[in-house]
Amino acid sequence: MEHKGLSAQRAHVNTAVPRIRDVCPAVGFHRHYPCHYQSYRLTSDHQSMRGAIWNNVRCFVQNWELHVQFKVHGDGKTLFGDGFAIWYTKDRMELGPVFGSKDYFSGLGIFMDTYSNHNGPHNHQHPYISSMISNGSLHYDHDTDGTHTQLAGCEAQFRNKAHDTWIAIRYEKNVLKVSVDVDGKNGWKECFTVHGIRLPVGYYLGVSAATGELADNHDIIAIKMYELDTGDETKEAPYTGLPQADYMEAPRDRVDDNKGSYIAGSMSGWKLFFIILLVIIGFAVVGVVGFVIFQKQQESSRKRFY
Ligand SMILES: [Ca+2]
Repeated sequence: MEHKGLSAQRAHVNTAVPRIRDVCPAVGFHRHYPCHYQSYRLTSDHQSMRGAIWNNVRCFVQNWELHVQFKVHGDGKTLFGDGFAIWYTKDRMELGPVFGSKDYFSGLGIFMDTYSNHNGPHNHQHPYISSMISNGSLHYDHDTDGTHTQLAGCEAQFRNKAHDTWIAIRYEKNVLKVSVDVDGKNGWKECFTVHGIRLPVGYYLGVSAATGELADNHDIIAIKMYELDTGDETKEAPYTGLPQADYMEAPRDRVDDNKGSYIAGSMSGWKLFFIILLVIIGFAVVGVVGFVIFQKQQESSRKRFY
């Protein structure tokens, strides 16, 4: 397969400065996939599967860009899931409930979520790409598709495409930028940029995926890691503290699952109160108008008799 990681169109939008350098051979991936390898199927299109690939060497690059070529596909036309995640985390190779990897992780997670668990109203469609920074204390909540703890996100129609699909994750000078190439145009489109991110050096890179009641093939075709040369004369000491994020999106209302009571489950108390009030006023208006018409009819029928 042609590798397009450094082509002019494929190179990141801001690649004039800084340069990007391929450090893939130094990073190494688990299962002896150093840089180019045969595509690896994290899950097949079957229920209740989990899979992951991880690099077996810690990453000490301060500013980096990761390109992941992937393919998510399956027979499901309307029902499929759950998606996959790209990780830069303290721990590796620990299977768990968050797209096949462990919850309460320390580091960065980028979630390629194909199934809308849809607890409460979403303001976005799926597939949805979201991001999360955790120091080990945050829980990824599938019921809200992670929106309670997300830094930012975007919709991206990356499933069942005939052309190649890519995601780029760039971490440079405390700025996290995620871009996608999923439209077959051989160019990046920004998904989101978040400032004020602190990620320590020495974490592992990995990709994991999971299926539940719904399924899909989650294939990783290629992973490329680039060190960014920021051109700084004065090199900052590498950050070794806990992962941090200065800004997070405000969480939307958490709605407790209340199956069987759609109205109560999807509306706040005040909304419900006003709707009931409006219905009562509506009935009252109809009643008054009806009474007036009835009176008029009575009058006109009385007139006819005289
Ligand atoms: Ca989901």
